Amino acid sequence: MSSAILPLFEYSGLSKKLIQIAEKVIAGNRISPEEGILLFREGSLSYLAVLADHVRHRINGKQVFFNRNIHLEPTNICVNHCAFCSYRRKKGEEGCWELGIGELVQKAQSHALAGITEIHIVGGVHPDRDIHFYADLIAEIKKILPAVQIKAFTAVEIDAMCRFASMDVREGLSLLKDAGLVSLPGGGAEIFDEVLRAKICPDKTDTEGWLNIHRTAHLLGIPTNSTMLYGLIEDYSHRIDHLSRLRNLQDETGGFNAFIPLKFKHYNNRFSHIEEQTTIEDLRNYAVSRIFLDNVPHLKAYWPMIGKQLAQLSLAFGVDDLDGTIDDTTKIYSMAGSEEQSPVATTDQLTEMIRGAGLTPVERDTLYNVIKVF
Ligand code: V47
Ligand code: SF4
Repeated sequence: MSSAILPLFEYSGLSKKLIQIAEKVIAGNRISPEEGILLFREGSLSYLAVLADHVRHRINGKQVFFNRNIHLEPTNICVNHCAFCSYRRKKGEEGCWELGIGELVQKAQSHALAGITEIHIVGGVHPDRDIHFYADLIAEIKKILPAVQIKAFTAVEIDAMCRFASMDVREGLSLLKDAGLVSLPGGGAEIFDEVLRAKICPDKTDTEGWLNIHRTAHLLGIPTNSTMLYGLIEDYSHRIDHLSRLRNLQDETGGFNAFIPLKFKHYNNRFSHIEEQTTIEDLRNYAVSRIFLDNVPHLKAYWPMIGKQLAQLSLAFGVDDLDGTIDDTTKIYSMAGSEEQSPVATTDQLTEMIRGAGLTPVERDTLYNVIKVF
């Protein structure tokens, strides 16, 4: 797209400031936090779509990525008490589970025939499991599925499992890497603003701790993802503050592969009284994220949480990654009332969703190496 479209913006009666931002984005220049806030406050859906699509195209062309993966959730027993969580249970409470290494390896093996290339492991912070348990888990999975890539443990889990073993984070991450870990998922970031963080997840690893674990992983050659939980008690300036802190760390290390906005789901948690964001707000949030985070290569829509239709629509708002096939292996969002209560997508479904949006489906591995262009 060239600046030839700029007169169209003038024609549609945009403010001078929004036209200037459009010029900047189309020229490939970075926007400031103040401009990011203005986009959230004043950018119309169609204006944001055009700019986000432009950035998506510049970074990823027509390619939209997905992988063949499953989730393993070792336990929902958790020492933390995040107010938005519908998933955690106390030890012994009805609905809690804790799977041993043997059971988890068996689950992984039962999906091996489906041709998965990635296992994503995430769960609660179990009080009796330290880093040695999780390093053994990775090593045992790698013994039976050596080619499968393991993306595992949020910074919050890493922080706790290292502390429980009196090990520093650098040493702990090296141990996990030696066992076969190739990437960290982006969870646990929630919202970085310290005042809000204390209200929604008071016991969790703090903002500096989260950023530092990702920095350490990047320096050890472990790329990671990043997330933002939105639609709770934050306002637009908190969202831009969050995105700024991610953008700054990415300038420093270049280690983030993807950013995944996580829409707050309100079923069965202490924030159930908060209405969920509208579809339009979800799409505006994808678009502003894509425009603002100019240095993170991939923007992911996590379809098990938002549903396949909205995930497909998000492809017109900057998204270039639909996560993976999942195969009904996650409970975090179904327990919070997500659109997909038994999330399964075949490769055909994902490629059709992408083609339907006029884009090119690309199967990738965890590290975004191309496996197949469809
Ligand atoms: O950190 C918990 C979120 C995250 C709710 O890296 C909720 O590829 C909305 O990190 N409403 C964990 N969100 C999941 C996660 C993730 C998911 C998919 C892909 C990747 C990736 C990472 O789930 C938590 C928290 O932010 N979460 N409860 C809720 N009620
Ligand atoms: Fe525990 Fe994660 Fe739930 Fe927080 S969001 S209570 S850390 S399982």
